[in-house]
Amino acid sequence: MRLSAATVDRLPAKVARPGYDHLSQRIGIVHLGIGAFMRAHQAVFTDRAMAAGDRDWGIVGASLRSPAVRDTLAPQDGLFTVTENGADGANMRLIGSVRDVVVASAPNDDLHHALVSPDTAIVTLTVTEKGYHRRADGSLDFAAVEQAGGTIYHHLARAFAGRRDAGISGLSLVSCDNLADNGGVLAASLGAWLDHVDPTLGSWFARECTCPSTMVDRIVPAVTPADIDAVEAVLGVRDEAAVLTEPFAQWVIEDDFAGRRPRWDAVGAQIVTDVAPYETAKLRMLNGAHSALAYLGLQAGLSYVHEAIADPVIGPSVKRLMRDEAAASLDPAPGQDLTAYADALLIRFANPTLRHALRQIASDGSQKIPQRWLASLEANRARGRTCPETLSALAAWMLHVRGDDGPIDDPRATELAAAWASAGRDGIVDAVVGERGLLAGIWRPRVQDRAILADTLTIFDGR
Ligand code: CS2
Repeated sequence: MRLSAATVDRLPAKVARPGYDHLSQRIGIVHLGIGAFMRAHQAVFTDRAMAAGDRDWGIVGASLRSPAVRDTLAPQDGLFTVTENGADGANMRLIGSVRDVVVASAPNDDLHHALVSPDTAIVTLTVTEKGYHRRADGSLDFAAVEQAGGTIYHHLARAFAGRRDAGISGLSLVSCDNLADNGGVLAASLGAWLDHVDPTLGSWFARECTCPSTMVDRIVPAVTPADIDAVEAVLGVRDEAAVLTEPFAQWVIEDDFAGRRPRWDAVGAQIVTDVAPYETAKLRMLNGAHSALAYLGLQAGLSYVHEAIADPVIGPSVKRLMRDEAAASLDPAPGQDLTAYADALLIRFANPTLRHALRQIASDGSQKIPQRWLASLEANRARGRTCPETLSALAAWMLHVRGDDGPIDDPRATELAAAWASAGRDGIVDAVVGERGLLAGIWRPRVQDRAILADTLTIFDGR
């Protein structure tokens, strides 16, 4: 039997319920990119805000391409459970904030109708780094957007025209992706696209909409069929959209909304004037360490984050990357304690119940590395410091994209393979981080940085 509004009463009492009538909530938010991360993070904050009394913030979740999430959530009336796996056991909660799921590429106009509805005040996004279609230097790759079709830019441009023509007010567009200055990136990229397709729409967007920056944090491992079976054993009904995560969740949001917003701050989100110190620390320390664990761990034949951090060689190396290189590259805000932050991250990484796959983190490295490692390398270079641990992780990534750990999952896989084919091991450093390299634009490596990279490649390759 499937989880749905009709079977909710069968759930065991220990599963926390929404505490509001989920089916009667009006829509206030459209989310682009409804995946496991959104279900374990933004959907939970909104659910809690509604449970605390701030009603009518129902979410329409959109998948940009695949109907898979719609097909699992539609028969469940949008309901799903979140299991928080902590050191002292698991907590389960039923989430009621998702009212409807649509597929953006479907011929019906469901997404468009949701985006132009006067009730919709907010669009949140988790489309991953590659969903922004930026070049390595951060600028919008117009050709890639055109070639992909059906991108966030296409959907939002059409929705803006609809709202403008009907005299409906603008939206707050809240990027929840792991990009430095994600709000600024969205504003600049969307602005550039709108000016390209219709400059009058660009000025409507600039006047009517805002793009607050955010820092989102919660570790959400990909769900396995065994997880779904285990959740069913507890629930007594089958939840095909279940997500499993850690107890920790953080959301820091820039106070820059075009209109109304849920009282997320009443349920743990931080609304601040400047997100940058939190976002940069999270990207370079948490995500930077994650990527290092992924490539060094896979190279050593490991599978999960908790295994890699416990490894006697990789663990200390990643701790130095986090403390001596990433943290050292930052200018903390008053009261921001980076030492305590690093300690807390290491405890989260060690959580053995999460089973967070290194392979999941290793995907899309070309999109992640610029803000996780290269920004930190550049800040340290400017301060005259060398970063042996970050360089060693970068060398491991170069071998990863050669295919050393198996097939790679990266939007630039073809270009990376071509770079290896033409440059070989002697030329790959230049082909990737040289002046005209694939990842040029953020970091200007010194001669000694290139030498360390080349040496580390040789050592790793000889193992
Ligand atoms: C991870 C992130 O897959 C990855 O690249 O580093 O998804 C990470 O788990 C989250 O950002 C944690 O908030």
